[in-house]
Amino acid sequence: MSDEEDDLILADLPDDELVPQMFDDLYDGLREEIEEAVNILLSRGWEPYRILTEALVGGMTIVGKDFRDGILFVPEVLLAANAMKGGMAILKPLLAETGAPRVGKMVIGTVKGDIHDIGKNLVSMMMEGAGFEVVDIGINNAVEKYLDALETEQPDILGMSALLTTTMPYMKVVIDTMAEKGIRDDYIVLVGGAPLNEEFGRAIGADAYCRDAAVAVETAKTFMARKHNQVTHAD
Ligand code: B1M
Repeated sequence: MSDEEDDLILADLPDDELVPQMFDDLYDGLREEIEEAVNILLSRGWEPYRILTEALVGGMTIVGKDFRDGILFVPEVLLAANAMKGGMAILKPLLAETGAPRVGKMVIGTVKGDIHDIGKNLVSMMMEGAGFEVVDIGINNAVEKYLDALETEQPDILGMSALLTTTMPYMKVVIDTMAEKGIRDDYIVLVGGAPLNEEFGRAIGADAYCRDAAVAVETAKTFMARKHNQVTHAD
């Protein structure tokens, strides 16, 4: 690291240099620096929502693209997401107070019989990074758990994860049960996990299979835009 970088004092940077510096710090997974920068922007009168969208989501978009393109790998993305979480933890209560617009809400969980959660956690963090509200119901979820969460949380999206060939068929159980209860079409259902593919996603009646966390974010955004268009046309 050069002396110049060693001596960098975030509080001395004007806004138009601090925000690009935050992009770099997010990319490098520097949680403390992100937390400090968020506090600096707040002290300069930035609205929490502006910090979220321009600085944090802006930075995570770059991380997401480089992850998609194979330039960054899982460990680096987890670090970036952790830095993002540090910033989000400061902003979250303030956002709740100021009623910031929400990109969308997702309930996500790993299916029954399956305890793998690293990929699911990464998806959750990247979705939060993109401005979604995420309710993570954890691992080993029976269909009742999913249905309870849908009823309580009223999300736009249901995300399911499975890493085992023996547990992935359970996703169909959940979707079929939703259909039986007449609520299947109330939600966008996205599925993911290493043993899945697009054909499987289609066969079980999901809206889309997401290869990785970056694809999950892009797919969720596309479906949310469609949903909003439908609502506008219906008005
Ligand atoms: Co397990 N395991 N494991 N394991 N494990 C696999 C999956 C396996 C492929 C390893 C192997 O044999 N080569 C194999 C499955 C074989 C198969 O089904 N055909 C396997 C096995 C067999 C098992 C056990 C049965 C082993 C045993 O006990 N005999 C056992 C099962 C336990 C259970 O679940 N009931 C088991 C246990 C474990 C550990 C506990 C040791 C640990 C899990 C720790 C944890 O998750 N907290 C573990 C791990 C780490 C793995 C491997 C090595 C890595 C998985 C991982 O985290 N990948 C895995 C081998 C592998 O996949 N290479 C393996 C990194 C992660 C970022 O990727 O999860 O694919 P991934 O998530 C991606 C995408 O798939 C996608 O986005 C993510 C981020 O880009 N995605 C979604 C995932 N979920 C999504 C949901 C979405 C959207 C996208 O919703 C919208």
